[in-house]
This record gives sequence, C-alpha cells and structure tokens, in this order.
Amino acid sequence: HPEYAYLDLMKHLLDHGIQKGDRTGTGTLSTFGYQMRFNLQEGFPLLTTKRVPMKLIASELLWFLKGDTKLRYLLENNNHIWDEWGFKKWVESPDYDGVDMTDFGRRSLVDEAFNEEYQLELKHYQELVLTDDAFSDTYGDLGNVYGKQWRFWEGADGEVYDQIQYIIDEIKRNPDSRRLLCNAWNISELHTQALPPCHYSFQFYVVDGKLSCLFNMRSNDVFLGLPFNIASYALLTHLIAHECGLEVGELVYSGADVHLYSNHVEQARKQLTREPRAFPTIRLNQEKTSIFDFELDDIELIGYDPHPGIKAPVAV
Ligand code: DHF
Ligand code: TMP
Repeated sequence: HPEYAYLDLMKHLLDHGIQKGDRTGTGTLSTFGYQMRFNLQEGFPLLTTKRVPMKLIASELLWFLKGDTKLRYLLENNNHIWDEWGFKKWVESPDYDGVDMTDFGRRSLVDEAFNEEYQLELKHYQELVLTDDAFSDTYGDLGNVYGKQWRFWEGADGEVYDQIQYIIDEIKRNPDSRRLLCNAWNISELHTQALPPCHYSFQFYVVDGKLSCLFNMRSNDVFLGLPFNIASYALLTHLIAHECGLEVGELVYSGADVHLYSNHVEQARKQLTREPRAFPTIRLNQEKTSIFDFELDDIELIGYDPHPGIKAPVAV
C-alpha cells in the first residue's frame, strides 16, 4: 500500500531518529534528508491510518492561491491551523496589554490555570481578527508568507511576479521546460513572516501527458505537518493538471530536517499498529477552468474511510 511510504518514515524515526533539540524546546527524533514518492494515479494520498481533515488542507491551499496572508479567510472557513502564529505576533507586540503569554504553547500543556487564560485570550484574538478590520490588517496578518511569495513576489526591480501564473502559462507553452518552479524562500522578507516557509519550493515536470510535482521541505513535523503537506501538494498538482489539460503523474517529497516531536511518539506508535485502507480519489468541478476560480465546494473527496483521528499538541 502506498501509505507505507509515510508509515516507514515514521518507523524509521522511532527506530533510528537522532535525539535533537529544537527552537520550540520540545525535543525531536530527527533525520536529515529523506525522499518519498506517491503515484497520484493510485489514488489521492490522504492518510487513512488516522483521519486527516481534507477541508482544512483545501481551504489553506485556496488561501495560498489567492495570495492571501491574513488569518481572516481561514477563520471564516473554520480553519485554525495557523492561529497560534498570528496570536504569537499579537501577544509579543507592544499593543498587547493582557496576561503575559510568553511561551504559551508549552505552558498551556502543563499549567491548567494558565491554559484557561490562554484559551480566553485566543478566543478574543480570533474575534478581533474576524470583526476589526484595522486589527486584522496589523495583527491578523502572518506577514509575507506563502500566498504573497507565490502570487506577488516583489522583485528588486520593483516588478511584482506571479509565480503560479508563470508556471501554468509555461506548462501550456513549453511543457518540456525545466524551469517550472516556484520559490517561497525570499531572504529579504523572512523577517516579516510569522514562520519562515517550511515547504519553500516546488517544481513541476511533464511527460507523457502527465504532470508530476516535487516539493522541498527544510523542516518537517512528521506527525502533524507532513500529512497536510503531502495532501496539499497532491491537490495543487491535480488543480494545475486540470487547468493545463493533463493527467496527474507522481508526487515527490524531499525533506531536510525531518522530525518526530517527542510528545508525538505515543501517537506515532499507535498509528503504526493500524492497517492502511484504500486511498480516496478526488473530483474537481469540470465547469471551472482557472484554478484561481476554485472554491471549497469545487473539490470533492470520494471514498475516504479512515481510522479515527489521533490528537497531538502542536509545537509553537
Ligand atoms: N508548527 C509545527 N510545530 N508543526 C506543524 O506541522 C506546523 N504546521 C503549520 C504551522 N506551524 C507548525 C501549518 N500547518 C496542524 C496541521 C497543519 C498545520 C498546522 C497545524 C494541526 O494541528 N493539525 C491537527 C488538527 C487540526 C485541527 O483539526 O484544527 C491534526 O490532528 O492534524
Ligand atoms: P522551525 O521554523 O523551527 O523549523 O519550526 C517549524 C515547525 O513547523 C517544524 O516542526 C516543521 C513544521 N511545519 C511542517 O511540518 N509543515 C508545515 O507546512 C509548516 C508550515 C510547518
């Protein structure tokens, strides 16, 4: 089953991962340099050994494709995967005068009284982002993250570049191109970003009428982030293939610091006891041609029958 590409990586980290400290203070089992391949003709690579919320993956990708970097769109779609990083910008700013939220990610896990204050403060933050335009513009914006770089890269020449449109035009014009590439790692703008890009570049490849994609990750949380990342790039490949009149080919993953957080080890062991089931398939609204017109309802997942979800804390 193709899901073993992922499960074998998880097992590899449990058996051979190197204990390594990290920015968040959580601790990881890590390896450096790892590749996986998924044949997208064999089904849509959404893990079945735990439930992975496809709606959140789709709304995050559509948010990137809009060129949006503000949390509001995600919150309007009940997507909270980026909340902590916007919240962090807010509570570390001079305008914040509530309870001290230093190190809220780790403290909320070990201090129940603090966790209650944190949950209240986070709820308040979400409300402000949703209702207060000025607040949303300043503290509800993650900075020049993926969407900005993908669609509106600002060149040193003062021009604004749409890397996704370039790729689509170039695939149609010159499918043999070896320059079908998007780069999110913009050194001069890293300081604006709530989190520097983890998946920092990707490239397409066309052969025999099939579109393949390779994506690079500098740092990867194997339990929480990776299932999202695989499905997100699989969906992006389907969308671009759809617009360019191609079939889907392979999805190739290339990771650098690939890690399992120490507080995800029990969850990983549990997941490894489960048998993978058939991958689902994906159906895109054939009436839409431009990928920039796609909305959530235009993406349909068929035949997804996963094992139950497994909860794990995210390291901030
Ligand atoms: N930081 C870390 N430490 N790991 C990440 O994977 C990560 N990913 C980010 C931002 N920062 C990160 C963006 N993507 C979840 C999944 C992806 C993601 C952020 C968070 C997550 O928590 N997933 C949970 C449930 C999400 C929910 O239902 O709201 C999961 O069980 O998959
Ligand atoms: P870092 O900036 O110190 O590397 O921390 C980022 C963490 O977030 C790291 O554990 C990798 C994880 N991550 C993913 O795995 N996938 C993602 O898409 C994102 C945004 C982050």
